[in-house]
Amino acid sequence: MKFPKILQLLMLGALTACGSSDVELGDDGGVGSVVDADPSAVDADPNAPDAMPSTCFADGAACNNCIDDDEDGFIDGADPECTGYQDDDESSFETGIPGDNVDAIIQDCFFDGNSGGGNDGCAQHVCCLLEPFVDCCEGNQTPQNDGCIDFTGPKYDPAECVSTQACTDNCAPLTPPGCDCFGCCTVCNGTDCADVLTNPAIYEEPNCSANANPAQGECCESEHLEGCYSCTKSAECGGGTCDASPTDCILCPGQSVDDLPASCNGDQTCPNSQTACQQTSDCGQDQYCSNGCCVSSIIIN
Ligand SMILES: [Ca+2]
Ligand SMILES: [Ca+2]
Ligand SMILES: [Ca+2]
Ligand SMILES: [Ca+2]
Repeated sequence: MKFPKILQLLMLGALTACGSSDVELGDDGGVGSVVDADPSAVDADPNAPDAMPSTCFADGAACNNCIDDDEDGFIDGADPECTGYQDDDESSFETGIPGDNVDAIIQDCFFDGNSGGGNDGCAQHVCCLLEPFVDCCEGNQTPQNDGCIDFTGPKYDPAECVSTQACTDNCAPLTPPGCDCFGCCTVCNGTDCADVLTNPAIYEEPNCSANANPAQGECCESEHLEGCYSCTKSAECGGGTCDASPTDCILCPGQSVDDLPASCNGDQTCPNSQTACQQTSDCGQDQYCSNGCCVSSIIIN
């Protein structure tokens, strides 16, 4: 339901006057502002737009605000640490979205803005993804906190390391080039590339801000790949391949067109018939420009 701006202001005044604190009139993008459809619903950011914006904007989340927040040379979706337009942390694989990617054991769709496989059909024990295999996957242990910790969750079973068609259907369209559905990505820092598991929940620290020389398992960022766990990408569910030493023109997270072979003439291409892009405004509705390719975007209200 749309209200004229003046009516919204009158309503806001009335709500304020009667002391309501749980109803928010989000300024949902300025022109055409709308009242939140369900004011009691969990809203990641009441001031954020309730539809996928067609371009970056100054008040957007860090991964959609048109600037290089962490000064690593990559802006928004071109930054390897940006997983979607509502990701509010350009400096790490955390998103700042409450409840997102908090499970260290069962890895679900890494790019859908929440944790748990109930709505995406994706569920892999973390040990299915680690390669080389981490010894502590045997028994009820899991790699976390710079070593093996005991846990009471499901035990690793190689027979269950199978991705489902539902996972592919739900998650592959959201997944950037170079990554599988579970956040195992070929991440590059210049010419240094590695297949690493990016989920911050499996690391001792969610970012490397306090650790300039991390050992494996301590923290994982594109600038500190040595701190990341190596992984093998799911063959069934992913956003398409990129090359660590490119022989094609597909960008891996952390690469720019300058890293591509001269034969690409400065133009990247995309897997899976995706549209190549420089920025989100080059993409269709509810799509986000990630690693130079338009991927589908989920909207968290
Ligand atoms: Ca950046
Ligand atoms: Ca940004
Ligand atoms: Ca970054
Ligand atoms: Ca991030």
